[in-house]
Amino acid sequence: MALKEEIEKYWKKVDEGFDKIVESGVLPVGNEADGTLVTKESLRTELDGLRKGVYTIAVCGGVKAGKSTLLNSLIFGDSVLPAFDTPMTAKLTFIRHAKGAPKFEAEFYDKDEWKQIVDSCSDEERKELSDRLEICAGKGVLKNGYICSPRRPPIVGHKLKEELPSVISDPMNGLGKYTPFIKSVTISIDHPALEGLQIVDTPGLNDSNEINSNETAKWVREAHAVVYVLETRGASDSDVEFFQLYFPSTATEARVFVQNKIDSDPNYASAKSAIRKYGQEQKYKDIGLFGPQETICSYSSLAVLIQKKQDAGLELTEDEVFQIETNIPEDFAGNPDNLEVKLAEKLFSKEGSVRINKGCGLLMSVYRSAIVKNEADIASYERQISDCDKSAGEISNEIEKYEKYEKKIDQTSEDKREEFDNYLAERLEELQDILDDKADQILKMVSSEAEKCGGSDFFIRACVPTALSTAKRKAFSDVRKRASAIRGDIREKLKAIREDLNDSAVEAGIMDRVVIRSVAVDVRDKVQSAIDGIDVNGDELYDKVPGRVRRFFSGISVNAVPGMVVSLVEPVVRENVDICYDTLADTFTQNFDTEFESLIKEFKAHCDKRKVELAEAKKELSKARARKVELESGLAAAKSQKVVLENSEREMKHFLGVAV
Ligand SMILES: Nc1nc2c(ncn2[C@@H]2O[C@H](COP(=O)(O)OP(=O)(O)OP(=O)(O)O)[C@@H](O)[C@H]2O)c(=O)[nH]1
Ligand SMILES: [Mg+2]
Repeated sequence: MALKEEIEKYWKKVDEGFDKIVESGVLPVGNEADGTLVTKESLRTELDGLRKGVYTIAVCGGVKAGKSTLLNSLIFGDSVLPAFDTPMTAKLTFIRHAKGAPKFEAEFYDKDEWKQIVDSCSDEERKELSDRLEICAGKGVLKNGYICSPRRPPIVGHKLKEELPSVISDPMNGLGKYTPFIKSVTISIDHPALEGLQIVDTPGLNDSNEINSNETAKWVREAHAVVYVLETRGASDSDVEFFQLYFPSTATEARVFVQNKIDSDPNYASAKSAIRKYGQEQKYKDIGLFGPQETICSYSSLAVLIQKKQDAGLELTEDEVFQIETNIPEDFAGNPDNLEVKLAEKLFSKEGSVRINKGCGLLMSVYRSAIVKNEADIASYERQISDCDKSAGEISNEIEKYEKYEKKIDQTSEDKREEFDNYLAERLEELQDILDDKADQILKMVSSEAEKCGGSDFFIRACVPTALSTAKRKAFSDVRKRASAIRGDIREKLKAIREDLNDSAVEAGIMDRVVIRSVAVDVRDKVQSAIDGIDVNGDELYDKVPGRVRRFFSGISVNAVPGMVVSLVEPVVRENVDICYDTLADTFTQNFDTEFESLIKEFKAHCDKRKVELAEAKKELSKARARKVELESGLAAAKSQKVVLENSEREMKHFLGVAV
């Protein structure tokens, strides 16, 4: 079968592959490398471009790797593209074939693109840009005259070597004049090797100018083949990042690595073998790079360029003269791997297969992107399910903790009631004992006063009431102190009960920390008035005495008088002490009871509030469970989607097979 027919057959296959992808519903999908959306339409356009468009080779590599010098050495044989040891090619530069005199066209940014560039600049970059604009303005090139909407027509020039620097070189280096405003430059030359071919010299992906790096990404994806320029010492981190992002969709057949500047390493043989061993490293194995099929050419762009210029009798630049005088030996083999031949063999002579391979790569990259997205979906489902489990687990724990405690709530209240009642009773008993004691003391004093009176009615009348009052004052100031101490004790007890209730509430998960407050009922005044209310008025008391005393005095010995006075006074004193006790006991019981009840009430209110909260939490829990079910079915779908995608990827690979 003729090659042409075979190629046609493969393109038919690619088209069928495209139809399969469309039918599978995998489109649209975010492109794995740069996040742009690949749609049915965009993929079709890309495939058509690959098949029928100008055969495009992108020259990529890190800043200053020597891309421009490489093109000068390969295509121009002269220093046409500006090269310098500071970044120079800040633009996309296209090199195409055209009959007639050489020509370049420099396209300006329009207003929107300019805004995008300025917006994406850091403060420092903005400062650098404005320094450059100042230099341009000094040369009469003002921004407003060149950044227009619609776009200003391109600058066209014919003297490449003389005029190109004005649109490509950095103004900082003296020659650039329009450069900051230029989006891309297209150079057309009548060179037989360029027929049907376009070369794109890219500014690199690490360009801070957003449009430049986006354009580089676009051209790497759309170019049929890539020439990647590396420094002699090998790949840097940013090179590896580039490989990881862009080379999975580039077939080995469609790329050539150039290990440039070999003249700069005196022992380049070891550098050369080091780079050829990359294929054994896992990070390269993972992305299918530097395997046995990889083409790596060691090269010295500068040495070859100087040689060509000398052969053609062209004048060398100062830098080139310096290089041959100091660095490059006379018989240095700058092109040991015969780069042109390798390029011709690998990229040009198999143009048909490179195009098809690239088309296949694009189809395959659709599945890769879908699989990467699907893996991200699976990870996200798994994360969400674990979050769901975690929060459902937390809610269940809370509920369980409370439910276990709920039964204990009434019991706790009852236990505390009993504890408090017992304590109160004990303390009131103590009070009772104190009061009884005091009554005894009063009576003792009365008795001793009566004794002192020696049975005289007159003296008894004069002394007993005073004695009673003094005794009462002394005894009851003591009672007041003791009652107030008991009041303090009961208050402490209530505090302890409050702490217990708090602990129980915390234990039941009702709250995180102690919040039940005691309701302070101040009983001090009430105790005081209860004591003051005890009426043991001596005068009044004595009024009850005379008739009987007189009767006694007629026949009873004087010694019996004090006993009689006491027996007359005692019931009155005891009755009053009882009244005092009742008043105090009532006051304590009533007021502290109120306080106790309010604690219990608050405790129960917290329990009830928690109950309501947990009822809400239960609803949340069932929602979380329902959400989990949803997520699990999402996860299951994503997992089976993964199987489908991986199968489709495999089938597609098998279907497309190996290109011509
Ligand atoms: N010694 C030596 N120097 C080289 C070689 N190739 C390029 N250079 C020097 O490296 C510097 C950068 O070269 P360029 O061709 O401007 O590199 P580039 O990759 O186009 O740089 P940008 O476009 O600015 O990213 C210049 O000073 C070149 O003279 C080479 O083979 N050997
Ligand atoms: Mg360059």
